[in-house]
Amino acid sequence: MWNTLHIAFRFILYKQEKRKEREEPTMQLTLEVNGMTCSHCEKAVKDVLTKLEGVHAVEVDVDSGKTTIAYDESYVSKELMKEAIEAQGYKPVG
Ligand SMILES: [Cu+2]
Repeated sequence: MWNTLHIAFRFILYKQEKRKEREEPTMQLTLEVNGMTCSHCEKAVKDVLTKLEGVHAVEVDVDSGKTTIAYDESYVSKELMKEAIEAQGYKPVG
C-alpha cells in the first residue's frame, strides 16, 4: 500500500517537473532566408531547424523568406541555426 502511494507520488512529481521544463521561457528569432523558391525549399529549411535540439517551433514563409524560430538558447545558438540553413544551400540574413 505504501509502495503504491510512493510510486504514485513520484509519478506526480515527475509530471510536475516535466511541466516546469516546458514552461521555461522560450526565445524567438526571425531570420530572412534567401534562396527559397518553392514548398520543397520551405520544408527543407523547416525540417533542418526542427531537428536541432532546443528548437521548439519553426514557421517559414517561402514568399518573404521570413523564418520565425522559437528556441531555447541554452541548447541552440543563432549561429548554429544559420549554419544549418546554409548547409541546405540557403542564405540566412539577420
Ligand atoms: Cu524549392
